[in-house]
Amino acid sequence: METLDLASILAQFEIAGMVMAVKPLGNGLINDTYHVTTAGNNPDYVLQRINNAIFQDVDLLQHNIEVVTSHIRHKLENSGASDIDRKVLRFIRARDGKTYYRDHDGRYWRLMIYIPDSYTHQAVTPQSAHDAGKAFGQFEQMLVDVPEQLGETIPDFHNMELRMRQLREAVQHDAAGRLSQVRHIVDELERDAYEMCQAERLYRDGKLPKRICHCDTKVNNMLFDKDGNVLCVIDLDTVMPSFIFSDYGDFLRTGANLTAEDDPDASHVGFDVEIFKSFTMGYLESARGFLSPIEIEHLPYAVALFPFMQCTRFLTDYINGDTYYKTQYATHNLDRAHNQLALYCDVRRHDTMMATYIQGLL
Ligand code: GN1
Ligand code: MG
Repeated sequence: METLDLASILAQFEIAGMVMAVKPLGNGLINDTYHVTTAGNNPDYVLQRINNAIFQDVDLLQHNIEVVTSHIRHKLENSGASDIDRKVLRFIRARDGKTYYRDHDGRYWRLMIYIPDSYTHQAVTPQSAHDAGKAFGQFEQMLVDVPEQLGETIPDFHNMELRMRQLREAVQHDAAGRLSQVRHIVDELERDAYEMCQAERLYRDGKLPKRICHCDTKVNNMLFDKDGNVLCVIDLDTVMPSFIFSDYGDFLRTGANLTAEDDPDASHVGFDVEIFKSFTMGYLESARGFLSPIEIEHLPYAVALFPFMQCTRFLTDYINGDTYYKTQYATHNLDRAHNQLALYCDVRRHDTMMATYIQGLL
């Protein structure tokens, strides 16, 4: 975007200090994010364009985020925590009092304070995986008593039955003429689809609850300080009611993959057992108090579910002609799908180990 455009958008928010620079930030696949540098001792900011093609109900989305961040802030205050502004995001209201600004072209923007000396990582160590597990468990734990009903910002976001239906529709339409190339992947997914849809069946039978979850716990949605300590979770658009499998499984999908989710060489992909163990230990330390036996028993299923679901989603988008995820080259989504399938297969080789390890922690 033109700098001038961004400046006029920033002018809609109450900003302290003179804006010196606006530069793209991060590598999210959905929103556009900018780092806003200001002069002197004033805070820097993060400006984001909300992708309202994907998040169609921006009011609901921003309401969720507001409820969740203020609930967490209160909890931190009441517990006497220090450095609270580094542990939860703070949003700046637009001049009209709203938590976002809609510009003349119908684009939606929001602004938050940039947390100084914070870093995102694409990979974790056993220690930072442990701390991340604990942090996501705490995040869910703090939200068990959210005073308001939150909506689903993307309805049925992690519903595997829906993701299979979307794949089957894509296959039927074959909009980009790519199906013949990927038939074998579709067949592999179909083979395990029923098993991977068990969460929805448990939910319908009243055996599995939905709780407020983050729903996009990939490693790079977490901020660390310079020493590698977890500060807070970011990217809150998908905070919504879901199965806890979302947070537990999606972190391991990126954190315990030996390579990046879009590494085109699937032979680099592998399930990192050390990371699995340390993350699980941290997660259960903070989450076991509120998890039900059914939830705990299905944690190994969650580890398999997320690469399986992500493969389904990348493949669906590839077949549809890349309409959802940002891509850098023609087979980007296909490479991602291969990568996630390889991870899924490797995770399944560890089913028994995972169950035994979790049992041992209890
Ligand atoms: C998207 O916004 P970002 O890049 O953190 C996606 C996640 C996927 C992820 C795959 C709203 O997350 O569900 O797991 O890409 N978010 C949405 O990298 O679809
Ligand atoms: Mg992100």
